[in-house]
Formats: sequence, structure tokens, C-alpha cells
Amino acid sequence: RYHYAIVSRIPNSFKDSSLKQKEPAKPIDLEKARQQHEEYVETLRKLGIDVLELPLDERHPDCVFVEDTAVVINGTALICRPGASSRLGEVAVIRQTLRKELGLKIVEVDNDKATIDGGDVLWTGKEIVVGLSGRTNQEGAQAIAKAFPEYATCMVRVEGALHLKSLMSMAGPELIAVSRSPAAQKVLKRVQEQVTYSYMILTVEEEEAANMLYANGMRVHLPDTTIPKSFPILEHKIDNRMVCDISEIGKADGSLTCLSILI
Ligand code: CIR
Repeated sequence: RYHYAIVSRIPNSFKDSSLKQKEPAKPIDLEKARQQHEEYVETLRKLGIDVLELPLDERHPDCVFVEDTAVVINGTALICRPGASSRLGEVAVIRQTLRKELGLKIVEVDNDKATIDGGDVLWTGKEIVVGLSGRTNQEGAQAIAKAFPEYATCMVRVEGALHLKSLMSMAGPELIAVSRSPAAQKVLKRVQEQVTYSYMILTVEEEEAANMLYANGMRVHLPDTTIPKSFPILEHKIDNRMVCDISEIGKADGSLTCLSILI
């Protein structure tokens, strides 16, 4: 069960972040993005989570994507080394918050060659799957395995997406959501070859919808998500579903999981 979440408010510089995958980049309506972010925070609160909102930091246009800055599993926080150099400075306030305000055990990456974006780290509840992407490298994956020795960690190559979790996410206990897109299916196959445990798969039509937030028995997904009707397995274990629209933040490649660190 999650009790806390760290989120970061959206700076004005978010509008002009150079880290955008989508071409051509769509202009961002800052006010709308902030309003959607507030709704996201509200959604977390409805899940019974105490949300720590960090003040916006103009020096870091992408600071709202806190997921990329730390991996927290069972009271241990690994401070990431984000793969985009403009994001390296984001970790300082996160480290401080995790240590001082939440009292977590902090682990640092001790290899300068390692890069890790939290968006590449899929914690299934039983083991860790690390995506080797443009942001996370092998040294980074090794640092993750070292930080959480009590869990099996495997690595999969990610292509066609920014992060592993742009393609798949946990949608329930032992349930992975993934889209039908060829890129996602290809990476899913690699995941299934590497993992130690077996998982059920929830296939959604829309590529972006595969990033869901599963916390405290609830599933939060994007409004335009077609959950297949013929999917009875495990559905009874999900108490409720909520919808959260983050379309404006999505223009900068944001997804539901990337806006918080859950503790
Ligand atoms: C970036 O490229 O770093 C940001 N524009 C988006 C990061 C999204 N993070 C995530 O999905 N975990």
C-alpha cells in the first residue's frame, strides 16, 4: 500500500522543454497543463495517498516528471542519474525529500557511466524489469540490481519509445497493461522471455493508454482507453477505476506514472 507521493509543480519553462519526442512538437497550454496536474494530485489523494508537492523549479523544465529521478521499492530509494543531461540536477531536491521528509534509506549510483530514468524501471511487485533505452544503459541497470539485491532484476531492450513504461505498466496485481502496437508487442515478448514470474496481460488499443497507474487497489487510466470487455481475469481484484486526463502534459511525453514517485 502506498502512503505518500512526491510530485513537482510545473514551471513556466516546461512550455519550452527541448526534450520532446513528438514531431512536430505541439504547443503546450501551460494553464491547462497545471490544471490537469492538479486533477492528477487530487486523484492520488482520492487513493488515500498523502501528496508532497515540490515547488516548481524554473531551472528544470522537465521537473514535473519526478518518476525519472528515483526508484523507491520497500523503503529503499535509489537516486537515479537521468539519461538526459538537462535533467541531472532534478535529483537533488528529490534526494533531500526522500531522506529528510520521508526518512527513506538512500542509495546512490556509484558508477559515473550509469544512466537511469525511473520511467524504464517496471516494478511488478515481485521483480524488477529494466528497459535499456535511449535514457537507461546497462551500467544503470546493474546499479538497480545492486540497489535491490532482494529482487530478481532483468533487462530488456526498448525501441520505438522513450521509456519501457511508455509501452507497458502494471494494471493490477500480476497484470501488465500493454498496447497492441507492434513496438509494444515486440518489447513485451522480450519481457516475457526475461522475467522470473508469470504475468497476465491486459491489451489496450491505444498506445498511450498502456501507461496506467495501479495503486492501493485502484487503477487510474487515461480517458480514451478501451479496456477489452472480455477480460474477466483479476478484474474482480481491482476495487475501482479512475480516469485522469493529462493530455496537455502528454505533449511533452508525460504519462500517468511519470508524474509521481509513490512510497
Ligand atoms: C523527457 O524527455 O525527459 C520528458 N520530456 C518526458 C519524461 C517522461 N517521463 C516518464 O515517462 N517517466
